[in-house]
Amino acid sequence: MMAKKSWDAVWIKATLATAETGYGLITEAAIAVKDGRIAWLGAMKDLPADPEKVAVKVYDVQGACITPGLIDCHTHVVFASDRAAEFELRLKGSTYEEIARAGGGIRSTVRATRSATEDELFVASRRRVRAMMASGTSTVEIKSGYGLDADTELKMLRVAKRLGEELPLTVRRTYLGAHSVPAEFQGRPDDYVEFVCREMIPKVAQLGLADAVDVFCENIAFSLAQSEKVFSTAQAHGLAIKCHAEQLSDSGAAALAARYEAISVDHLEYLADPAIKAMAKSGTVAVLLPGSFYYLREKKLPPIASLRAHKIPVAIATDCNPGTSPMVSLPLAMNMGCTLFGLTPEETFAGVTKHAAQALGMAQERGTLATGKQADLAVWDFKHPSSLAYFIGYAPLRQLVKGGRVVDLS
Ligand code: DI6
Ligand code: FE
Repeated sequence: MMAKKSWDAVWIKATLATAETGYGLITEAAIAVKDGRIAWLGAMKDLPADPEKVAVKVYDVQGACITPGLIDCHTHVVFASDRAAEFELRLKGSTYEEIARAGGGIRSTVRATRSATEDELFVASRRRVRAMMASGTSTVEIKSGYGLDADTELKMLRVAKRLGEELPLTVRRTYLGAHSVPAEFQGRPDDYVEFVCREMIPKVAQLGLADAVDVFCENIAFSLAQSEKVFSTAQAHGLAIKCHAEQLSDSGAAALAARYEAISVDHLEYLADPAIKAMAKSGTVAVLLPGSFYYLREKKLPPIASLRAHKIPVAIATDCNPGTSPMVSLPLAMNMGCTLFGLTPEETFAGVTKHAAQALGMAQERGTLATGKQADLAVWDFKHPSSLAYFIGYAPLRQLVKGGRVVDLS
């Protein structure tokens, strides 16, 4: 009688990019999964037996590269309508700030998102999330922040939750009430922050609808003092802290967030050295978002050399949002990270795997190929992981595996 097969599936003749250190390559390798987790990985010659004997399913990938499922650690993918008209205005000479001050920008998406039914919002967001998966994403962080009132913020977070329940996708949720001051609080930003802290954060925490809290700290959004209030409230409710910091100016947000032990600070074009030192101390991940830099045609580059010198883990994300980065593809974000910011393909690879997991507080569970971690894999039509950042707007994905199962991407 045949012995019981101990693995659900094994991928053989692969080039594994484990992302453990740099690419973390293992050539002529195999990786096996059992009950949704990685059960074994290593060189083919070290396989304990013939693959057919030990695994129910055997995939011969003929030298193809297998990476961890990609992790998009900063998105606003749940939103209604789009802002194509605003894109047109900007190309006729208006600036992002001007449009925002005139009631457009984030506020126009807020109006659309408030009007959408929960199902409409779900269907529109599902389309984009599926496109993300088709480019290799298997874990995504989703922020609220286009509702601002209680009902719509909770609606957004429920939609994000449902995306994770109905699709083979891991979703982390972040409450971004402090994204913009809504029209009903016009001229009363402190009252709005009071509402965020008194009513919303406790409610979101109590309902278990978010893992983290984020703030857009910027002269067109919330001040340092207002941001600090949100951070301390989030901390008191056991929620992780993230911050949109130093995107348009050096406001000191990153250093403040680091003092609150933020898991990540994001954007960072205007980040300065004292803040980088604070981040090194707090172990805060720097999340770079080249899509919005590109889309706003920014000039100021994030301080890559200093981030390297201080050994700050750098993650890369799409920032998928209707105003400044209507982009779904992480490989495209990697390409932009290389061409626009001067990161190496290897750095951007860490940025969508190991460091992205860290930016979500999920490094124990995912982000690298290692025994015991979630079996989230991407099998690619190339042999070396540097190809991931190489193509422009093309992700040669052969197979996405979520929790050990091949995802139907059709
Ligand atoms: N920074 C951004 O790039 C997005 N939000 C933020 O705080 C832009 C959001 C939008 O314009 O809709
Ligand atoms: Fe953002």
